[in-house]
Amino acid sequence: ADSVPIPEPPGLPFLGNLGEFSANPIEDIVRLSNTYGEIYRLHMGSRPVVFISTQALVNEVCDEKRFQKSLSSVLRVVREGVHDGLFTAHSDEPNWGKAHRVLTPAFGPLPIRDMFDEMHDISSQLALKLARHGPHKPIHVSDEFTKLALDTIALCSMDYRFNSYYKDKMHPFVQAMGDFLAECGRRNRRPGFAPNFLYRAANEKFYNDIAILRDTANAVVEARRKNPSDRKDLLGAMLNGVDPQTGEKLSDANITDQLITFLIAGHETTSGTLSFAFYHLLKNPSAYRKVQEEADAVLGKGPAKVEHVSKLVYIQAVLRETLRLSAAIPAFSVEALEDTLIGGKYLVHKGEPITCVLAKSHLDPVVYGDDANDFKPERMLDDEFARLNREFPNCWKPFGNGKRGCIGRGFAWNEAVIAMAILFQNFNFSLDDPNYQLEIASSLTIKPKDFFMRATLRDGMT
Ligand code: MI9
Repeated sequence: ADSVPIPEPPGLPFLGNLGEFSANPIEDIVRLSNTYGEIYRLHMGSRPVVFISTQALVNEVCDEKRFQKSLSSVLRVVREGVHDGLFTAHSDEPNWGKAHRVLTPAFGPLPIRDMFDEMHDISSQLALKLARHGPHKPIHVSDEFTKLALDTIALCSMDYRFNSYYKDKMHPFVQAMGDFLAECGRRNRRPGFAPNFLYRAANEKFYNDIAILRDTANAVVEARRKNPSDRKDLLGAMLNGVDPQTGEKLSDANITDQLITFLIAGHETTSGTLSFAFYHLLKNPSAYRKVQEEADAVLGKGPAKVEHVSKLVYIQAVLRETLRLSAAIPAFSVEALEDTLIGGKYLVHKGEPITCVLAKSHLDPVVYGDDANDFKPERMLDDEFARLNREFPNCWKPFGNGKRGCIGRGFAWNEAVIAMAILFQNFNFSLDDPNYQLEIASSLTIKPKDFFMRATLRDGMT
């Protein structure tokens, strides 16, 4: 078949299209999609990257027989900190398969059910803090959900308490991680020929931050080794699990990489998702009312219980719709195993990264219609959601693809549903600034920037 050239925005020698990028790359990528259409190619310095932004093209590259996960963009830089941890490993590296087999069972449906009390514990700490603050204090939404998510992943999967709600300052891990990821982004946009000495201070801080991440992870391991327990959690699987295929255990160095990976992946994403959910609900009063009515109908005035989670169907639709419009990881990348045509006409080369722009493909009007840009949880209720996925496979990909998809999906889902139910059961929320206009803060993940709300107790805490 004949191929059609992939549009390429004009670039500069050496820099290529690096000049297109601001501190907010996802907005730049979306802007270029609006200009160049369903597919275009940029040159990041000397490295080409193809960007695709329709359900049809994303669906095609989700075929794992023809395409595999690519680490060529920012993940290539993140690898300097966490090596072949699950998120940043190449699929054919031995440690990926090994860790995938050893760690996946720790996040199955039964272990997640058993985490309910601990998830409830941390959500209640947040509720208590909001109650203490009273109705007049502006709440920095993503900071509070970052504490929730960090404490929850650490307690449930490592039996380790960061106690973020009992401290004025965030744990040093949070600062180091945020700075590390931000620097990964900058390094990714830095031209390859730029001399290193220009970046001496940034480089020093980069390696310092990595050291803080590793020290935190090692402290978690030490705490368990000092107080051995037979908890069947993620950390237990890491320390004691034996890979059925090779008969091997994870090495100490790999355990450190995995712990940092889980702490990072397990809290940036979930906190961004919860923050956007509150943003969308506070901007959409009718959806807000339905959430509160559902929390009241299902939980009543009593404590949240594990059986409630599956009954909170509207809240789940809200989370799906939030992840459609504001996917916390707004893009993921794959590469072709051989030179191939996509969309029947665009030639992509073996190994060339292809970035699926979820921030665009999730708005595809072919799938979601003329109101694709609106927040409408109703389209994400179970039956409708199933129909969409049947008619338009891979139209909703906030958890990535196939065997490299998110290992923490069920975990994050339960955590977010429980937190929302408990918060709406106990509080009325309002925007701190009724005219707040959404701005995006981006690192590896995205969050609403400078977003504040207020929380008023409804009638005594449950
Ligand atoms: O084997 C592997 O490659 C799994 C790596 C992984 C992921 N999560 C992957 C992942 C991806 C795919 C990225 C890609 O480059 O293709 C996406 C889009 N996640 C998301 C979105 C690991 C180890 C994890 C871990 C993890 C945990 C910890 C248990 C939680 C909690 N993830 C989450 C939550 C979460 N992920 C994504 C959320 C929040 C709702 C979103 C969105 Mo996930 O980082």
